[in-house]
Amino acid sequence: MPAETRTTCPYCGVGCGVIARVEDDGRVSVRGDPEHPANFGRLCSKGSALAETLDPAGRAHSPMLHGRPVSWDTALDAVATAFSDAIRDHGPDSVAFYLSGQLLTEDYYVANKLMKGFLGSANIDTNSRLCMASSVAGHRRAFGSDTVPGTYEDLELADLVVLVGSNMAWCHPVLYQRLAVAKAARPSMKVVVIDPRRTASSDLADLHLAIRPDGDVALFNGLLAHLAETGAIDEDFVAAHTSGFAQALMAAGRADPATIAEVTGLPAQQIRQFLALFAATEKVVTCYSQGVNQSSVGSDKVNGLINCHLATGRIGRPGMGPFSLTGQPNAMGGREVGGLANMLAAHMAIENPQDRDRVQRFWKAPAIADRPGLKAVDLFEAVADGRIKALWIMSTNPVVSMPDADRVKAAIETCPFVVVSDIEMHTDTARLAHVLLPATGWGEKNGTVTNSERRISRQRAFLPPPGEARPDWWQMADVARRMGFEDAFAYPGPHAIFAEHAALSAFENGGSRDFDIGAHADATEAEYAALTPFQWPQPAQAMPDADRRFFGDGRFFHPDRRARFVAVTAAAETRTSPAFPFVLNTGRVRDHWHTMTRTGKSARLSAHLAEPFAEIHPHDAAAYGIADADLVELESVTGRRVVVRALLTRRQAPGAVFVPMHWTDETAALGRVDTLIPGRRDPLSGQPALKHAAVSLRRHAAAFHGFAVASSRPLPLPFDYWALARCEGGYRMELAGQPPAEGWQAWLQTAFHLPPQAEVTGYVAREGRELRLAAFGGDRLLALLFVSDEPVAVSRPWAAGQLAEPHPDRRMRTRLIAGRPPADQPDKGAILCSCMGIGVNEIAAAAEGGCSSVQAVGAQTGAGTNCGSCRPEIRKILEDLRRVAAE
Ligand SMILES: Nc1nc2c(c(=O)[nH]1)N[C@H]1C(S)=C(S)[C@@H](COP(=O)(O)OP(=O)(O)OC[C@H]3O[C@@H](n4cnc5c(=O)[nH]c(N)nc54)[C@H](O)[C@@H]3O)O[C@H]1N2
Ligand SMILES: Nc1nc2c(c(=O)[nH]1)N[C@H]1C(S)=C(S)[C@@H](COP(=O)(O)OP(=O)(O)OC[C@H]3O[C@@H](n4cnc5c(=O)[nH]c(N)nc54)[C@H](O)[C@@H]3O)O[C@H]1N2
Ligand code: SF4
Ligand SMILES: [Mo]
Repeated sequence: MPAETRTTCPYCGVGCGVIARVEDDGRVSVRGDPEHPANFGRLCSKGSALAETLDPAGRAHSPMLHGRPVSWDTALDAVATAFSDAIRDHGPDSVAFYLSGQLLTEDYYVANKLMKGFLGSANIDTNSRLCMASSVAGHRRAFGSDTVPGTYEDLELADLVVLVGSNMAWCHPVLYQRLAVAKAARPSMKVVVIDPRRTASSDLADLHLAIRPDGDVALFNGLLAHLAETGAIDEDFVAAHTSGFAQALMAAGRADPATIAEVTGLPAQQIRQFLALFAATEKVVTCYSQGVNQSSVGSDKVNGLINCHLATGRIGRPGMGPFSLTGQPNAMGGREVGGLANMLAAHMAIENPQDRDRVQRFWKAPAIADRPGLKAVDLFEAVADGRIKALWIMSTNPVVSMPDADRVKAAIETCPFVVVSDIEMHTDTARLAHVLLPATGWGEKNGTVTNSERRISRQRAFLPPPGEARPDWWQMADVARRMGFEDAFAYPGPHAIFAEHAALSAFENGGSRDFDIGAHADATEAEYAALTPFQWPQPAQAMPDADRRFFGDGRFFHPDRRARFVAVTAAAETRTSPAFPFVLNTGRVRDHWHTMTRTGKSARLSAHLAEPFAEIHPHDAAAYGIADADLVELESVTGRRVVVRALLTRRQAPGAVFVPMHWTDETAALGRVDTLIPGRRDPLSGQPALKHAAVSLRRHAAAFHGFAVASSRPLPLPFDYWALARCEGGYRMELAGQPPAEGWQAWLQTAFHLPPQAEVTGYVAREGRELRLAAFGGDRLLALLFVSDEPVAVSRPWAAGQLAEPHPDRRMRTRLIAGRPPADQPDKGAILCSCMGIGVNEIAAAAEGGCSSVQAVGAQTGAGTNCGSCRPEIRKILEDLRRVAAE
């Protein structure tokens, strides 16, 4: 009998419900859970491809000590001893944990309890520092607590949705789809996108404000002043429930569009339009994400926009409020357990002695950290200068994702003792571990996560763990017991941890703290197994259908129960210089997740964008002699460089380039963009400015360019540039640099482990400047290589599809090395719809053949008819064609 399990998607903070089905033969498929209130059955491209990422290749199966497999007993003893010794010899602050918003709440709870209550340090920080710290700081300043007031439904109820520094179409796709459906049903609803780039999210926008990097504070200050000047302030709300309005307004200055235009780089006319629209619309939701948080003025950006909602009293009521979109699946859960260096637990404050005393009593802990620990950037600084003697990294890949990533790498390399818990063996960070602990991953582990609208859902196991992999909470609890804390960490399973966490949230609370899920304090194993998604707060005495928005009653969590306006003045700072004249902006692509350890396993997800790139405005490219598809080199003050493909586009503002964060040393030669970003950060939140560094740009000359597909993973590639991605039946790769000394045929043979009897067919063109080789074993293609002195013009999707095809007819094999699909199989172009495998050329052909809407293209080609994540891009193609036709 096939078995079905209700669980939650492990990617973004939308937190979609998923039904996983395991067939009798072990095959897994997933579909959206129609009953889950986050997605009502929808999934995006990443969620739909989850089953393809369960590939066991590369998984960590057994604990490793100095690169050799050992028993759990040996590995955990080594960890417990190293941490105990460091604390004995150098004190509690000589050890640190660096965790992740992708851990489950139960994992996080145990780690935080161990560090803050039992080891007595607060040196526990997480990748949420790179992600949500400015939102946390902004919330706490404004509300007295880290509270997201609204619900997803508010986006559908609003008359104006403002997206600030959020590419929701790609990063929170299901929520974006909900917004798109609501707008289609009620076209009077307006959407404004504030982002220096014209992204896929701007396709829905009535107004796109291509703001200058970090111009946001000036814009929202201008808005606050405009609200005051036009009588849009809710005087009663401000008087009854807030303080600090006059100071904030004073700091905001005047609502003069010309002045705002100077700082933000926006046309005055667009500024007027935005100010008027916001002032005139009662139901406004302002969604924001990393274009706000990842900034040296991130906290001020957050408070700048919250100020405007407080001033108008537009908060906590249906269809209104500021809305921080959390990135990771459990960014919120991590905050609830207090898993950041400057927090305690259950939304209590580390700087508050009563809170510390309360948590210590509840935990019956021997110690309690009494001051904030080191935040991520400082934490790795402390690793670098030898203050940290033992470090445990869990569920994150800082060698790729931290700013100044090569410094972080060097720091980890010098640390006397490094533990890495990961599901994968070969990540840029796992490679540096003294002890590598294999963790159970999505589908194998049990626990809870909290999404952006404070909804707690279960993740449930439906597969056995691979090899000896064990859950993260189990690893932490076992080490705690080995360090002498038997009683406090004797958890029989995650249900017991969840119940304890719920009990702590309710402990001596009485409405004084926002986070209260006391209704679950006595949850049994069976109740936990059956737990359905619920939104907090859910105190023991709660009504089940209570309105769970916060602040509609004007009661905040500062001691006087008033919200605070925060006076913000930060102006956009210029970082470029003659040596580094371009602003480097970074972020995400639609089908990949962070450092690609999971999405990189899916051929489908790898087809959309298969190599690292820099988006460059055509004028800048022309000025620097860069053509589309050239390679470019970016360098920064860190002295590091990356080499990526140039992608010329007018969606990018002149003077800035955008490079995605996803490529690693596993997937590209020089693609780790974080090596370029200095550790500059927001002074309050400690969140690094990952969206704004200065770089130089130049064309990267290469003696050859190549493209290859192969059925096996190649040996380390010896070229200046390479980028490796999965495709059906093997790998595809882009290559460039100096040709191998041994010649291409010999290289092909060794690089792809070809058997001696492999049959190789070759073809030389353009007087030797172009070479094509194909190797076969029986009727299977083993490797196909195209090399040229210029970027090779071969149809990638077609070539990548050939590994999975049989090639019995020898005469037809010459077609392969022609590098073009035969006439009866037109070139699809780059794959846009990853679910249905539909390429750009097919969509353009449908449009040129008369399909004038996304629906019509879908009806003809199938594109966009499954998860819908590519619909914004299809719309873009239609618009571009229309624009060309009109010009
Ligand atoms: N496909 C995909 N989805 C994801 C993830 C993923 O890896 N892949 N990761 C998840 C995680 S952890 C996170 S945190 C979220 C992030 O979700 P988002 O924040 O939506 O994504 P980003 O691409 O990081 O950045 C958003 C936008 O900020 C803009 N920006 C840069 N500087 C500024 C500025 O000064 N002002 C303004 N207003 N905008 C600016 C950028 O141009 C970019 O388009 O995505 C989540 N969802
Ligand atoms: N330049 C630039 N840098 C950025 C950003 C940006 O926008 N620009 N964004 C930042 C943000 S918002 C974020 S959230 C970070 C994300 O950056 P990271 O957290 O470093 O990226 P991930 O690839 O998600 O890393 C998760 C790791 O955990 C492993 N893993 C998966 N599941 C499990 C599990 O169940 N247990 C364990 N133990 N391991 C598991 C994965 O294999 C992977 O190695 O990057 C930050 N860095
Ligand atoms: S929007 Fe996509 S990535 Fe995010 S939770 Fe839903 S299915 Fe997963
Ligand atoms: Mo994030």
